[in-house]
Parts: sequence; C-alpha cells; structure tokens
Amino acid sequence: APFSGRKQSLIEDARRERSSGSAGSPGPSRYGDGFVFEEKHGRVTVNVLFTLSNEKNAGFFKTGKIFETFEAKLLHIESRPGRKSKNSTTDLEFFMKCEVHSSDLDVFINSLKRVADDVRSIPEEKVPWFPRQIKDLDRCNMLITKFDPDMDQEHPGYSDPEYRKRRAFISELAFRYKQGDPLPTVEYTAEEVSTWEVYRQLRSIYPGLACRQFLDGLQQLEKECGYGEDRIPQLREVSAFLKEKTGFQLRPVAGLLSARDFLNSLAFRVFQCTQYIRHSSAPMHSPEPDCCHELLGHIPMLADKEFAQFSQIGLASLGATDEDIEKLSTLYWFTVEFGLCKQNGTVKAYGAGLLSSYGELVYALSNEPEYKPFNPEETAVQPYQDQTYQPVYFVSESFEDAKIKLRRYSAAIKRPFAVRYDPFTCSVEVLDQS
Ligand code: HBI
Ligand code: NLE
Ligand code: FE
Repeated sequence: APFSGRKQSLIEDARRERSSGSAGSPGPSRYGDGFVFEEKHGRVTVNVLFTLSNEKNAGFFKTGKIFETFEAKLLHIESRPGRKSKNSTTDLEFFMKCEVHSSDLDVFINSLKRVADDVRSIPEEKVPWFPRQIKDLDRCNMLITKFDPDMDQEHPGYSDPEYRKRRAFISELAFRYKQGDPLPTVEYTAEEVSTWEVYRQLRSIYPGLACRQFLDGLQQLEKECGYGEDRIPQLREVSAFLKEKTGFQLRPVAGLLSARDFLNSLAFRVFQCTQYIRHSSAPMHSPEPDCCHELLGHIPMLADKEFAQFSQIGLASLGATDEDIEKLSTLYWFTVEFGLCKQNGTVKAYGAGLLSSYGELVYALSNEPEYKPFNPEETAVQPYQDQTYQPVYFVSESFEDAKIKLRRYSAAIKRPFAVRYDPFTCSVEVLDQS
C-alpha cells in the first residue's frame, strides 16, 4: 500500500513538485495561484488534492458526480487517513490525477471546493522534482518495499523476530537522519560481527578476481580506516575517509530507495548507504543491499577518483523522464553493481554487487555466465532481475572505456535544461535552455 509506514506517496511527490517550482518550459495557460498548465487538444492534466470528513463519506460520491458532469477523466486515485477531526474520526485525504477541458478547469475546481475541504490543484509538471541543494536530499527518501524482512516471506530474516527488531531499530536511525547530522554509530552485536566473517572469505579471493582500483582502495581502507575482519567499520569514519579521497560522503538509508532518489543523490556525491547487516543464515549472497555490500562492494571503488566520476550518472538523472531513469538505473546495475572489465588481458570484477557476494563473484568469473561487450545503448535496455545471480554480465575494454562511454551516453540524454554541479555550494545550477 503506497501509504504505509514511512513510504512516500504521490501526494508527497506532488508537494515536492509544488514547493520547488519546475525547470520545464511554461505551457500556454495559467491558473489560479500562478500555476502553469500544460495544455493539449484543449485539455489539461491536473493533480487535485482534497480532504473529506469521514462522517459524511457520501462526499466522495458527490465528487464523483462532479467528475461526471465535467467529463473529467480520472487517471489515478489514492487515499489515506488525514488529520483527526473534532469528534475524533479521521478525515480522508485524496489525491487524484485527472484530465479536464481547459475551459472547465476553474468551475471544476470550484465545484469540488463545495463538497470537499482543502481543495488544491497542482499542474502536471513536465519536469519531475529534483534536489537542487544537498539539503534537499532529505526528501530523496522514497523506499521501495522489496526484500523487506517484515513483508517478504522469502527473506531469511522473515521468521526471526530478533532480526526484524534489530532492522527496525537501525531503520529508525536512517529515518531520523537529516543532511549535515553526524552519521549514526551502531554498536554491532557479537552475532552481527560474526556475519562480517564474509570479510575474511572475500579477502582471500579478491587478489585474483577484483580489479586493480578495488584492491588499491581496500588496501588504503585497511591502512587508514580500520578495515579488517574483526570489526564492522562505522559509516562515520568511512565517510570522512571518502570525503578526503574523492569528495564522496555517506548518508544512512533504511533500505532500497527508488532509482530516481538513489541516482539523484549521486549527483551530489552522496552515497545512500544501508547500515544493517544481512541475516546470519545467508552470508554469501543477499538480494538486498546491506553494510557488507556497501562497505566491501562500494566503498573501495568510491575511493578511486576515476570511478567516483561514474557519479555523472547522478547528474544525468536530475529531472530525467521516467524512461531515462529506467535506462540509467539499468546502466548503473550492469556497471557499478555488476560490471566486469579487462585488465592486463584478464577479466576482473569492479561491480559492487559482485565484490560483496562470495557466491556471485566466483560465479561471474567462472565460464558459466554469458558475457557481452559493454555498450551503453544496448546495456541500458537489457532486462535484468535482482533475486539471484545475473545470467549475463557486460565486460568493458577497460575501466576508462566504461567511464567514457557512460559519460557520452549521459551527455546525450535530452532535457529541456542543463545542470551543473557547484562543489563549493554543494548545489545544482539549472540553466534553462527553452
Ligand atoms: N537503493 N539503498 C539503495 N541502494 C542501491 O544500491 C540502490 C537503491 N535503489 C535503486 C538502485 N540501487 C538501483 O535501481 C540502481 O540500479 C539505481
Ligand atoms: N548480491 C549482493 C550481495 O550479496 O552482497 C548485494 C547486491 C545489492 C544490489
Ligand atoms: Fe549497491
């Protein structure tokens, strides 16, 4: 359900859009409080938000009548409990996306105001909301309900109440986090530290299978950042280390984020990082990110200057269309997560999803899976699954080659504006090109 727990809803999205304004080009018609509507064939698409008091829920059917009268086409509807009203029943908030005749818009909204409270309309934006300043990342928090130990019966922690309690506790730290806060410290339990045993096992196979940049990064982390098999490194120390190496910093996150929010954060060289650890019963592979995956898979790579430039994929994702987000996230998947590259004539792993999974790292570099040459146009549309090992991996000629191709691809994405990141103010400048 889109309204459960901390998961964000479309209403929240609409609010984000409203409060930030849009970088898109204005359409021809204007409505009410200065909003600009995109008009097509005499009709406009509009997001309507309103509240109905629960006692007289007949109100809902009255709004339906209004839709009928104005031949408004309903495109999407959501509801959720709103405020408590005086007699302690809970009001219901509605979000509707609909299409109406442009000339009817004012009367349509005014009619709704007669049967509902707090009626607000927000024009459909051509450009999705995106963060402009690093502080805006506090709003890039839309979680995806997937591999959730509370909901997914397949999750190895599903039938382990202790594990679920622990996850809830660590999630709470991430929910409460605001940009600029010191990163939370987690006192890992003896059981959690014993799951970190994956360190020793992975460490033993890295020299033959991991790319040079990874081995370099890991060595530095062992020397300068307390990496080792006896303890799980804290995000705070790791973030400070990365900041000095490549300008990357970490931010705690409770789980899998929407691809848009996750990629948008990269534009600011912020890496959203989980802090819980996988279930002790399945240390060799986990379909979801956890601190083993972040600390062992991603962090050593993020300490490499050239690799850090892969975060250009983040800049390309700002305000991108849903289709482009889908492609960028697939590219991210087959490079940053599961990428292979040639080095001195042998194929090595640089993808974090491989480098944090003993099982898949060995599998990916065996002769079982299919290899394809990395080519962004093709890779971006390769279907993939995230439950188990990948059936196909993309191999780039070199690390440099992957970066250049990704940059070329990102630069070619069409947007009605250009963005530029200003590292001094940690903000994005938007240059309107319309
Ligand atoms: N969220 N926390 C988190 N970590 C990821 O690695 C991640 C994500 N959300 C989306 C995502 N990765 C993939 O869609 C990438 O391909 C973008
Ligand atoms: N499969 C990886 C692992 O077991 O570490 C995690 C992948 C997260 C995308
Ligand atoms: Fe990852």
